[in-house]
This record gives sequence, structure tokens and C-alpha cells, in this order.
Amino acid sequence: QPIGIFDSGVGGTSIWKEIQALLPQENMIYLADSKHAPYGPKGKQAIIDLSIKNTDYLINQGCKLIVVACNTATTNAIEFLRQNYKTPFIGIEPAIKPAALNSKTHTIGILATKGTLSSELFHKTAHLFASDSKIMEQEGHSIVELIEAGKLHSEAMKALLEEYLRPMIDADIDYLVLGCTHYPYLIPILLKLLPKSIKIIDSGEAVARQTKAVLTQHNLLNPSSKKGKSTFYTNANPEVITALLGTSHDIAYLDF
Ligand code: DGN
Repeated sequence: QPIGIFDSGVGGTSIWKEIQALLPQENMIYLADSKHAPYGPKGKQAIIDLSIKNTDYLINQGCKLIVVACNTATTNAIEFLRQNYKTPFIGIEPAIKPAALNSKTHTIGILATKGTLSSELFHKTAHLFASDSKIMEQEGHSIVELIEAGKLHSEAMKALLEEYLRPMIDADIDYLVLGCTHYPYLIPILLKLLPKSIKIIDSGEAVARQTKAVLTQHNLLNPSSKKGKSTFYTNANPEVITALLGTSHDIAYLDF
């Protein structure tokens, strides 16, 4: 039985990478709902409806666990999904807690989508774990769209990031939290734009560890010692995923 992963686009493949590295024997099916990306501006009910559609597809493929590899869908829909399906769900939230715990300047930056930054769950987490820190929030307006259009390494992206990072650098943040699963692909660009004193963190590894823990707890780990197989389905141009992951993967167009 495979692990199912979905995102409002190609960004969740950054989470797939982490799970694959930790659990190489697992089979996985990745669903990139690029056609409806970004989910952020759609509102809660629409995000729940899309999450149901993605979940039903993955469950029909026999998935034993679903990873909601999207901060926006997690904050808006995971509660509903957990209440309405028997399958275990893993979600992703911005790594505010480790950033705030380790910050020396007590000032951290977060780059995330509007849907995540305006959510109740984000505010709760920020209040709980970062009440001693100043949080510089920046909405990553247009970043997801550029990545979905295959323009990760473009001048437009660099210019946007420079604009978004400037106030954070000026405010002396020492941690930058990447609160969207598309953003780990920005790391090589960010490293060139940020002073060395600023560390970048995301939640990918934590999600992989949590996936392993929940599979173990439910006795669902694949006992095979053979390398698992991953299949990627996208309802947009498959080339965008190929550009991120390379040509050695099974990536197909699916109309959903
Ligand atoms: N990868 C999604 C996330 O982590 O929030 C993209 C957000 C979106 O759909 N706007």
C-alpha cells in the first residue's frame, strides 16, 4: 500500500523528497493539483472541497496514509479530513517553534502564503511558541505562481525575494521560516541574498519523521527492503515537476 501525498501544486515534492530519504522502501503517489493553485486565496470551504477530492483519489488508489504537503490545506482542511476519514493524516505547519526557541535576536521572519498567515492555527502557534519573539510576517505573493510557471530561476523571482527579505534583514532576524512547501526550492537563491547570520528552516524533515512515527504506530511501515516506487500525477504541465526532480521519475499528466 502506498503513502499518498497531495499539494496545491508542485511544492509538496519538497516533502516527498524528505519522506523518500527517510523511508526509501515506501511506495508513494504524489498528486499535484497545479490547476487549482494557489489554494490560499480560495477561502476555507473551497480548500476543504479540493482536499476531499484529492483525498478520495488517493484513497481509491489504496493509500494507507495521506500527507497533506501544503501549509494552506493543512491549516484549512486537516481537521475536517481527520474527522471524516479513517485514514491517518499528516499535515505541515510553519516551523515557528524551533525558530523562536533558538533565536538570539528574538526576531524571526516568516515567509508564507496569505492563507497560512491569516489562519487561526498560525496565530495560535505563533502566540503559543513565539510570544517572546517579534515575528516579521511576509506574504510570499506570486512566488507559488512563478514556481508553477517553471520560473524558479528567473530575474522576476530574485527581484521579488529581494523586496520581501529587505525589511526582515533590516529588522535583524536570525531565523527565516519557510511556511510553504514550494519554498524549499528557493533555498539556493535565498542563500545568495541573505547574510550568513540568518538561518533558514522549514518543516520538511519534521513531517518525514512524523510520517514514520505514525506509520510505525499503526503498524503500516512497508516491511520490504527493496526501494519503493513513486508515481507523480499532475493536472498541469509535467515538465514543471521534471525540472524540479529530474528526469528519472515517473511523472504523468492526469485530468482531475
Ligand atoms: N505549497 C502550498 C503551501 O504550502 O501552502 C502552496 C500554497 C498555496 O496553494 N497558495
